Amino acid sequence: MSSPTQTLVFATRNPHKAAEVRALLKGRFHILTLPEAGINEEIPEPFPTLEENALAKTDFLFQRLGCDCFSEDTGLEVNALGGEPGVRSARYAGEPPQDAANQQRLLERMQGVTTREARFRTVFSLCLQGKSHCFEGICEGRIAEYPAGKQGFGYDPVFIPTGAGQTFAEMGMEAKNHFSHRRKALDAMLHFLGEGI
Ligand code: ITT
Repeated sequence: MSSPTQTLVFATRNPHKAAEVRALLKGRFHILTLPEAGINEEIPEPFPTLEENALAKTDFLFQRLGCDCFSEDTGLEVNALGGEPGVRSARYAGEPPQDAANQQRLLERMQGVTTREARFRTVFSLCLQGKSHCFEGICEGRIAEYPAGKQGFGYDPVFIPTGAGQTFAEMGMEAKNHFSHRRKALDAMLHFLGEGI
């Protein structure tokens, strides 16, 4: 069993991701985000798969800090768009990445499309003493007709998980964590660490 105070650096600058993960961990690990760990430069995510990008982030961080760490890369895969935006989700509407513009581009591409199945896919990379391990989490759902809800981030206002009657942005973090890709990948990582939730 890990000590409750074991520190893991989470290679993210996204405070929403960090809040979701911390809520699920309930204090069992001490999590530091990139800014909190003093890493100010952007870590490149140039690869065509979520797994390669997640691994690149933990490799970078281990080389810089030499500590145990994890990262994740997430994509929204829409069936009617052949799996787009997928690994390009953050920059779907171009640079700089903007949530509202990404949502708008997605809804424009989906105008008049009746087949709205989609999924969030997340790959976590956990780096322990320099050795990396990957874990995947998938949340099936569909793309809403219009944005709804103010909570969450990214594509949350336009994604309705299967089994819910509202978007991630309408339901709030606790309910999102019940359904989410991120929670499922984190469950797998914690199971590996012997910390099943
Ligand atoms: P880091 O790379 O710093 O972790 P990011 O926001 O850039 O943060 P990703 O590259 O993994 O994270 O995200 C790809 C896109 O998918 C980006 O537009 C996110 O806002 C969005 N996204 C990721 N997870 C999401 C979630 O749980 N709900 C809604 N959108 C999400």
